[in-house]
Amino acid sequence: MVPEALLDFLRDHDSFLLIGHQEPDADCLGSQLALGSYLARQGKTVKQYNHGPFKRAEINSYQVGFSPRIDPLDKVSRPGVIVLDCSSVDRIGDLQHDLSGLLVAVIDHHASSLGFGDVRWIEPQRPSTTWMVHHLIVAQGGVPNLEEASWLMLGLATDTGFFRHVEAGKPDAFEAAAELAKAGASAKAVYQQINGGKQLANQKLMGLILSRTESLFDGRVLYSWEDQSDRPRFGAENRESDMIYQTLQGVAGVELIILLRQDTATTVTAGLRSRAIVDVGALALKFGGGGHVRASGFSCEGLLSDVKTRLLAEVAALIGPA
Ligand SMILES: [Mn+2]
Repeated sequence: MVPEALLDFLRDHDSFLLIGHQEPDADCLGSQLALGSYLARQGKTVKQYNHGPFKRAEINSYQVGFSPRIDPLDKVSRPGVIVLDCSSVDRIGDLQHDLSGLLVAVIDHHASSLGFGDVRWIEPQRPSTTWMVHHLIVAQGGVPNLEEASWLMLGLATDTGFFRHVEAGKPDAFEAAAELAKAGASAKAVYQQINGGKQLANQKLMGLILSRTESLFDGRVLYSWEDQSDRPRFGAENRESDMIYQTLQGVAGVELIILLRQDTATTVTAGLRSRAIVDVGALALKFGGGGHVRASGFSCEGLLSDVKTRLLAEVAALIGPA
């Protein structure tokens, strides 16, 4: 399953620059950290990069090990670049301007993956990029050590919503989890890492956003929003909306959840989740974003009110009028 070209790429380079997507999540960082650690154990030189910002409580402590830009000196040894968990090159932020003259390998599981880089391993049906990194380690005859197994479990648990999003006939997430548990990873510790350590200010803000929820299209769409002034008013520093999605996904009859956030005076970020019908990865692509069939997002120019109007027009075309 792992392309020969990728195994050759790993064999042919002595040093690697590992890059993940901006505003990283635990699947992105878990992939970077586990692959970096494994390659270092094989005698390779590894440097880690991420544009940031680091905005999630469960991964903020890792920021210290990542550089936001590639120093020209880091390119002298002609390292191989490995981009993880990114559906397009612009997902790595400013780092996309630092790659000239380097060979790039891409490992990704996004349905909307556009295909970039010189060597590609893209499997949209896989539960997480950490799943793929685990598979890559095993394909080379390796076994993750305790730390690597814990990072891989963290990414796998994050992207599957702790296995809540795993559909019938897909045992691969559980098979990987069993292997990682054998290697010493603790699902209990990973759950604490993901769900503990939150700021009360952030949870209160989530409560406000939840209370703003509008029911649209006969309850098939639930919409809420966050304004630029909300975060400073609560003193919230992190961006975590999983609690809102989880709560709204429990509402009877809901198909699509939309969260819009006015990030700056001129830009809006959207988070989209669907239950069974709407391909939100394709929907986000229309607004310059991307993601998965059931979970995606985008950032675009505009104000909340007009982005909402444009988005709901697309939604109406997908699921019919209210
Ligand atoms: Mn992922």
